[in-house]
Amino acid sequence: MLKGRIIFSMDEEIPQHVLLKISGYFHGIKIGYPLLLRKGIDGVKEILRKLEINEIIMDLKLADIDNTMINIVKQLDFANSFIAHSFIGIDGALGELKNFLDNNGKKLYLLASMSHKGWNDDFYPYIKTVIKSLNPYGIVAPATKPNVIRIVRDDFPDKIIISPGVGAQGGKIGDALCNGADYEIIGRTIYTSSDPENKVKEIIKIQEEKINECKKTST
Ligand code: FNU
Repeated sequence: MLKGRIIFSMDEEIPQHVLLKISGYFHGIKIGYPLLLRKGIDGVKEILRKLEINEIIMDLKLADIDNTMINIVKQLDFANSFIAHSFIGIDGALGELKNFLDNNGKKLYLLASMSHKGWNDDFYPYIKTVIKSLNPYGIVAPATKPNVIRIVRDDFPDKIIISPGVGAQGGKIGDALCNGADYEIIGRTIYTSSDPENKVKEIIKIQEEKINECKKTST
């Protein structure tokens, strides 16, 4: 099955037969508080059990002291990757979390910016120093601000960038990819669709067209 550059943001439960049908198109699935609170850890594990998916990302936007964050991630052993806020800093927080994840074969994504209007990108210079010294596996940067993705890509040419804000929040499918993201995080556009499988196929087609288009214009 052709995989899209999609990380499916599953904040709502969708029927298992639909999920089984569409999950093959995704690079990964991202789980956040809404589904975790609704289904509990065992419920989420059960939902994921039958899926063949490369990456399960927990999006709890960790932002606490080291001991608390490590306590949280220890309970979520089904996930490969965790998203944390950068602004909490390294000593006594992200540094220890990163060591724990490294020692347990898990990946860390740090937020460079957020997709909503009220996020203040004036803090990016500080966030950049945290990301530089921590060297996480990947970075979250918003599809609603392609200029920010370009800056993050220039600053971190080798990092995986994943990008939320596509569709429901106004970002156009494929634009984040053209500006340096590796994957687009997409939720509501898929799970509120009356035909999720066709919607996913449509998204993959648009992503491919956009990538080809921007390759042409950059040569
Ligand atoms: P959809 N998300 C986001 N913006 O939207 N992790 C960010 O800057 C960010 C995120 C998450 O809008 C959001 O919580 F860092 O339905 C939701 O789970 O496509 C998903 O990305 C976007 O979902």
